Amino acid sequence: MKLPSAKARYSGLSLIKNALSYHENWQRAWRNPKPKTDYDVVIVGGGGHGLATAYYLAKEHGITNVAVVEKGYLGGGNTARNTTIIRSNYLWDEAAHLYELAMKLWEGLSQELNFNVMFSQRGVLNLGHNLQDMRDIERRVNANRLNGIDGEVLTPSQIKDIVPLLNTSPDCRYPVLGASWQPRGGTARHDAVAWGYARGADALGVDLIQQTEVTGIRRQNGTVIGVETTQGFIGARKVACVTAGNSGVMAAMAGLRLPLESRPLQALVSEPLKPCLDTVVMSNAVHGYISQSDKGDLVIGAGTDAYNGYGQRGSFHVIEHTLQAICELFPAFSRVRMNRQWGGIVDTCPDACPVISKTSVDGLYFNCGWGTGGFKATPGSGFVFADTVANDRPHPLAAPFSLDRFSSGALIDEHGAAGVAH
Ligand code: FAD
Ligand code: PYC
Repeated sequence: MKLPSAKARYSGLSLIKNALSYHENWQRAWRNPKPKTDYDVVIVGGGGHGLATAYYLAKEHGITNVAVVEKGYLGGGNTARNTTIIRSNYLWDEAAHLYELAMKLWEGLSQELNFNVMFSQRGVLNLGHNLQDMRDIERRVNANRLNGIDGEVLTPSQIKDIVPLLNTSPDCRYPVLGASWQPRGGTARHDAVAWGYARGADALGVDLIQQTEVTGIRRQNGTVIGVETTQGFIGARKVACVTAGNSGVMAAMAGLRLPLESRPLQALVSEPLKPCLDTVVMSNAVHGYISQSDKGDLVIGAGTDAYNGYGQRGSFHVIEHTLQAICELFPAFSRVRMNRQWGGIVDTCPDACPVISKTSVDGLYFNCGWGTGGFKATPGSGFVFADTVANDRPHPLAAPFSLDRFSSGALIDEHGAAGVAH
């Protein structure tokens, strides 16, 4: 195909031509290869984490004979369904170091991938509504600062300066007593993250295989030899599962049981509004969080449904409760109309921390259990998981998140720092 000259590409005329030709002459962002018979590594799951793993395997470790096998389309799982909040203000050192690695990678990601992931460091507020909330906030901010992570405890009047629309009246049902504030936190464009990593991995030789479901994990003498798929068997020396809410099902294919529960988590967006909220506001106590997308919609969510299941919808009373919370915090939004609602299936561990681990099957690895909060970890998760898979031993930052913590008892309880209740 002959590419148009740079001048023609950027002219208004080219825009009109592309619109009328339904973008037919656009270059593909990545190839659409048929699966080979064998790979060094097969990654199951083409979400942000799987694609980032593939990218770093190729870029950092020179392992390019890699396939990402995705049952739907790239980035169509929780990567597409999340509300894009990014922060690294976790309580315990192990989690704080992991999420802070991700934050540092976010800060250079558009340059690294030569693709604008629209990372916007607009700051994240976690509100406190009672004395215990404020004690937890102070403890967490102190712990963050000891780990070199930015954080401040703000008073209601400082919060009001940042978010003028927030109801900080002492007379409301859950008065705002203060907040933690992470200025380097913010949001990124979820699709762009998947597309950027996909494009980067493809350019380094990784095969991205879409519309292909993995239906089995073939083993011989306790060692992985490949995956059964809807396009037939694909051989692999190593298989890395990065399948979020479907990870329990994947593990069962290899005769393993993971300490995971899969539950619906919902979100919803409003009609677009003029810019009115330029930071992220979260409140665990009233069960609601909110930001405004660059398009203008209010992006809203809350906690998981209380039951396990695989229905990507969620129950009505949860969003009703969330919107009550949002109207309590932002009375000015009480007449805004909601446009769309959806759910994703999140995989939660008992300590609200992920699993990044080898397994008892040689050559089989799992990266899962990110629950309600894995989007923010995408670059860091891919980086340490690629290192773990490449070297067949945990990356030092991934070691505390190995499966053996569930037998040793070295759990890392991050329920308090999880953005939403689960
Ligand atoms: P996914 O993007 O789900 O990728 C897994 C992929 O595996 C999917 O594409 C799936 O199709 C594929 N797959 C599964 N089984 C198979 C199979 N058998 N064969 C082939 N492919 C398979 N996190 C934050 O940090 N901030 C937030 O604001 C935030 N908000 C959220 C809001 C909602 C409503 C939800 C649902 C989640 C939210 N999260 C948030 C969590 C975040 O979305 C996830 O932790 C993260 O996206 C997980 O990324 P992933 O790449 O592991 O999963
Ligand atoms: O982990 O920050 C988070 C989060 C926000 C919304 C959902 N998860």
